[in-house]
Amino acid sequence: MNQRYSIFAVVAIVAITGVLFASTYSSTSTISSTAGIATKQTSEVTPESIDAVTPQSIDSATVQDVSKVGGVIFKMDGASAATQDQVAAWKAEGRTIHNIHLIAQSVDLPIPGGKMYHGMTFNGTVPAPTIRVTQGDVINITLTVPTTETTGHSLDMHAAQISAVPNFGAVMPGHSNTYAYIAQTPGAFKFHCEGVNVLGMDQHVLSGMYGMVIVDPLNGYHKLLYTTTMMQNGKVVLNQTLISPAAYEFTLQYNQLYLNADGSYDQPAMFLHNTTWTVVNGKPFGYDPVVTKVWNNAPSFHDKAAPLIVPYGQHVRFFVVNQGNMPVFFHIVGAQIARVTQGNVVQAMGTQTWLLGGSQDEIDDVVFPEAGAFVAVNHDYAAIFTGAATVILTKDSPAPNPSDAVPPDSTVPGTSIHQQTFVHCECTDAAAAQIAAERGNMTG
Ligand SMILES: [Cu+2]
Repeated sequence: MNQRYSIFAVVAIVAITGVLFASTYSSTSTISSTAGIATKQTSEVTPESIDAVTPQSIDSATVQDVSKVGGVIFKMDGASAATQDQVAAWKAEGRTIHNIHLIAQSVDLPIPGGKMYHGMTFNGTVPAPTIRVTQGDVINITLTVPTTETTGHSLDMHAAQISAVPNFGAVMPGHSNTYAYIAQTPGAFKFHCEGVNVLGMDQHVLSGMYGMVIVDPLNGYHKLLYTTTMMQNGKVVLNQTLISPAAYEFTLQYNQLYLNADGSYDQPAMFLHNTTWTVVNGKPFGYDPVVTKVWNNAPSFHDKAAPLIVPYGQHVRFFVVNQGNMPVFFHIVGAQIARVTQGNVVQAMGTQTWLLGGSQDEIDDVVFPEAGAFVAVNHDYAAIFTGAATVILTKDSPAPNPSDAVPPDSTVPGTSIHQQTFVHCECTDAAAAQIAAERGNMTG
């Protein structure tokens, strides 16, 4: 056994069992009450001793000890990354290769109130640029960590089905790591930094190092069965129509910020789920220019809040990923979700709300019934009032939309209805300029 692994194992087991079980449960015994019902009684467990086991004490016991050994280091003989020879072979077979380069960048980014927080990003933007491929394509991805970074980073892609070691291992400053895989399963997949061999993973993800891979089904999306009612010969009858798969598409990625007053990461707040801001595509209230006006005094044009705008009566597709460590009760105020797909499986049709646990995704087909204003929310009041409110205006014709909410067009014919965009992002000015250059047709 690798020495570092064995040290970690011992440390972690001692720490976790010591903190959790020795303090609370090991002295618990089962007795029978006079009513014959088994009840728990303890001689040592008191409310005070249970209260002493705080998330912070677990944190201090384990994280510090893991830190001493440099994170979780596994050594697994036989595990290897796909070589570039393999990529060349896949290409020769006729597969499409997507060469993607992510660069780790720690930068200060704006939050409401004219403040900044210490963000960690891929390519200077939160979330990272959305990657879109078709089922069966090859993702050949390189992560570079510049020497200017004070910590290592890494890349865990949920669209991949490859050995986590060594592919998702730490990349230290001044180094790069490349791995490749075939995107075998359709869906909207999370990717994220795993810190330095999981050490600091929570901080890195909750500070912005996450993104989405959309893997379109090889044969495209199904037509949408849309059901209403109508009158026929004095009776109410079903009016069922099949709507083309072509849709106005958006991405919504939910996460939290846990911050100290100086904008640094507040880990104790994370353990307590005490959210500072709930972010959608990196910003709290980033698509709410009406109610909170928290971005009115934003320093850069790309930080100003802007609603999503779609034509009513048309097919709209949302790719939603829960990037954080709180549940997302995805709901659109005023609308219903005509179809919920996870992976390539239809989970529901005609539903009001769909629950996403950590790192889960959903692809939602929606038809907004009329002109007006709708609001996509995490139907958790703590989340809504800390930022999870996305205003959707429906009109009789399309309009340019925020760049960070519009994914790249699918290469599967008849899937994406192309949309004009303007620069809108939780990002550096340099990243905003890069987005403008790549997307073109910017209007903002
Ligand atoms: Cu990182």
